[in-house]
Amino acid sequence: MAFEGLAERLQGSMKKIKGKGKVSEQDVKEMMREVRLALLEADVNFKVVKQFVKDVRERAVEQEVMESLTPGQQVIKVVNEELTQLLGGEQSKLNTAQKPPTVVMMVGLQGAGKTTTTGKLALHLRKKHNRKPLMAAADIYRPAAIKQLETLGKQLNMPVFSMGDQVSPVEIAQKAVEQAKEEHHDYVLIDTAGRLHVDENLMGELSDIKEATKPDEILLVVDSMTGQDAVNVAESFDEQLGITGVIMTKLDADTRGGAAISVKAVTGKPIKFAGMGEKSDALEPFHPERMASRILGMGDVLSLIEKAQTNVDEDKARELERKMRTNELTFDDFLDQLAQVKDMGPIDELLQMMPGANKMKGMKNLQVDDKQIAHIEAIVKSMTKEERDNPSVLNASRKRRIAQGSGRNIQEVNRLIKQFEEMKKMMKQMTGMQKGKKKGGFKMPFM
Ligand SMILES: Nc1nc2c(ncn2[C@@H]2O[C@H](COP(=O)(O)OP(=O)(O)OP(=O)(O)O)[C@@H](O)[C@H]2O)c(=O)[nH]1
Ligand SMILES: [Mg+2]
Repeated sequence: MAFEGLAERLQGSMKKIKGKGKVSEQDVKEMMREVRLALLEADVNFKVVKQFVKDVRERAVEQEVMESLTPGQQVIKVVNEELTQLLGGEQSKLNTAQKPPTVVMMVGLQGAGKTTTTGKLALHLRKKHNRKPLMAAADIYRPAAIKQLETLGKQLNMPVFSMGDQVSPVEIAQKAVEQAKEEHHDYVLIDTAGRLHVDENLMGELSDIKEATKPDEILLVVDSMTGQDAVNVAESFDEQLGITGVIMTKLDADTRGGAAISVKAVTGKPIKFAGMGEKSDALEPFHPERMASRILGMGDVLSLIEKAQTNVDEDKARELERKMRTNELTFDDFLDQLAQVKDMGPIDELLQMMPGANKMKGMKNLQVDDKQIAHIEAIVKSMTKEERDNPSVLNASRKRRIAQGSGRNIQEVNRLIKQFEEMKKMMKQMTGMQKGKKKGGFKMPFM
């Protein structure tokens, strides 16, 4: 998996500062020196590294950070936010034509993964978005290129438009769009030819196809294994043709990841998808924030949630977030969240992926196995509504009653209350930390 080395080094460089209750400018400087080296080693463009280090350093020594309750974590948070920005900030989705079909040109150097990715993207559009794509075989140069796409089409049961190799790619592309209109395909994905290097012929032909089909997307398919070269290629394609986005392929391989990190900063064009393997379903929409968090080892809560296929009720999540922020969390919410956790499967894994979970004092002791969840449930259910809404009324005699009612002992009741308070504090801090971020911040369907 790409980024492994980088992730390790970055996490190493942040380790010292992470738990510090007091952080000096010198601490930040030292950390950033290591971060800088880690990025350079991962083959990130040196100009990009320079700017990144400058941005982080400036923000990290701001008063707000240094004087916060958790300066170490705040510094890490700055790193995370800046890395997210570097990777593109918000997720960038595929453009769609106002009037279908949406025309997508797949371009790139030889062997970058254009044809494979054309198939993957078609499958993605059909499976995830219920679309009806048409793939067009416009590589007439490489022997068997057309056949390759046709075979892929058969495998995926996806229609392929081809006219053999005696017709110009421009005409093939044009006719493909016409046919798509007639047959009501909502996407046309044009698989174009690759060259060893960016050359005039290639660019001329691609420009002609662009002129003729007015694509809504020109996606540059980039092999992330080629490192800095990939960034140069992206720059020249963008200058000469104008691209709308990038698909990084082979991110499953052992690349250092520098290309993926630099490409948005250098070209200004977003990474829209990432190829994660040779199989047709190995294509993922690119999420800068998740990628940054993954690289920094901050947990990948969102991906995990998707993986667990839990349908988080948006309104409920928002309400929960508000309660966490304003410290109004009740034991009912707590139970609610426990129930969701139970649905999500392996709790250890979940905790591992949660930012800061291993640091939560209460959480460490909260060995959440199913039996314990049942105990917690019993305790909470023995509380009155008033007690659940407002735990501060829980005095000694109430606690005794709850212990009796739930068949647990008083220590357990006390421990749960303590953990709950601890968690509330922690949540308040975490949501506070997320402030200033777009999209209502923290959505953790969990405690
Ligand atoms: N591991 C891995 N391999 C990939 C990925 N994407 C493409 N490949 C492999 O890369 C090789 C080249 O892929 P193609 O799709 O034929 O590349 P192309 O850009 O169409 O190549 P030309 O048509 O010759 O220019 C194939 O062996 C693919 O299986 C990926 O995300 N991960
Ligand atoms: Mg090809």
